[in-house]
Amino acid sequence: MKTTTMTRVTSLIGGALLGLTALQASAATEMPPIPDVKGDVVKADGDFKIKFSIGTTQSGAQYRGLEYFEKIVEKRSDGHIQVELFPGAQLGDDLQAVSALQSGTLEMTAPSTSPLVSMFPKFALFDLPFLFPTPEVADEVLDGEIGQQMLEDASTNGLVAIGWAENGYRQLTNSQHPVSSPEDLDGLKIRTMQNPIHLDIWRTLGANPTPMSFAELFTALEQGVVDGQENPWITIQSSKFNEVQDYATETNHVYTPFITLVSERFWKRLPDDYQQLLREAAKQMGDYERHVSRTMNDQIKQELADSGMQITELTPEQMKTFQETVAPVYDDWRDKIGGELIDKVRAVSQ
Ligand code: KDG
Repeated sequence: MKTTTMTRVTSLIGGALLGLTALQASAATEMPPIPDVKGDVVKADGDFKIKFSIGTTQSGAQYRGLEYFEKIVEKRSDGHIQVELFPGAQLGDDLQAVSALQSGTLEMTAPSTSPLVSMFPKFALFDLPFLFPTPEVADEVLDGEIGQQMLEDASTNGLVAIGWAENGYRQLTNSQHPVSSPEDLDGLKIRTMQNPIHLDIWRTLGANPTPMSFAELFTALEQGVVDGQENPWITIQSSKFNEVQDYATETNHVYTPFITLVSERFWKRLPDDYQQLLREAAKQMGDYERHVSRTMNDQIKQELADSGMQITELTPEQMKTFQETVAPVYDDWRDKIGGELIDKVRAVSQ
């Protein structure tokens, strides 16, 4: 097991330098600048207002992507479409936001696919452990035939799915002790998304998983209702989970995308040219957001270590043990998701 000696040293001096480190961290977490708006002004009838709700906070990559979306849509509609952003689950968590779209009280949201698996079973593809070995494989699936078909399939139940962005590769954190083997998970209460595969993964690894909305997670960690959770580094930092979690393990166990959704009631009120504008803006937002997420990933991991989090980097043998231990999850879910679809994704990474 390689606990980064640097981390132990850093945590010793971390307390003293915390003020300075926080300043360095905020300065260091420079996100790639929001690109200029590409494309002509779209002329169409009517003025429209979009409330766009997300669960992650204002300091995450997702919000940065939304700021670019807002810039594109307002500029290319010459101000006839105004976009208002609501981060941090202000207007409700993922499932509440989706039902608000269906009832027409909210125009847009971009949840992770995982909480929506009961509505769209094929989304469970993204919850299979270790299925996406690289971001490039994820892009090929999201931007390729599979991803486009999923957007069409998800354009139902009062929703219109217009694009993909990235939550990212998920890492385990906990407040109890370093984890470098499934045995170390014994008895640990791990919060998962409201998703049956994630419950299966952590149960199979020997932990005690409990499903919970993202909006309730920080408080549950702070009060010790759960010992741990798993999210990408950028979400761990932007949600300040490192303030209530001392240990992390770089597992990269699942790749989670965000799906960009529009209320069908709102969509039908838009002229065709404005619908096309939103599709183009969602694509540009998703590409930029993925770039931000990947540019920041390693830097934020380092900043979390600098802030005193003890990060365990698994050796190839230890990673193999995790992968072999969760392999039975595929047997449980292959037929429900569709073996052909899983094999297609596996073929992409060959
Ligand atoms: O709205 C935020 C959630 O979509 C997202 O962060 C989900 O990764 C997630 C989690 O852990 O709930």
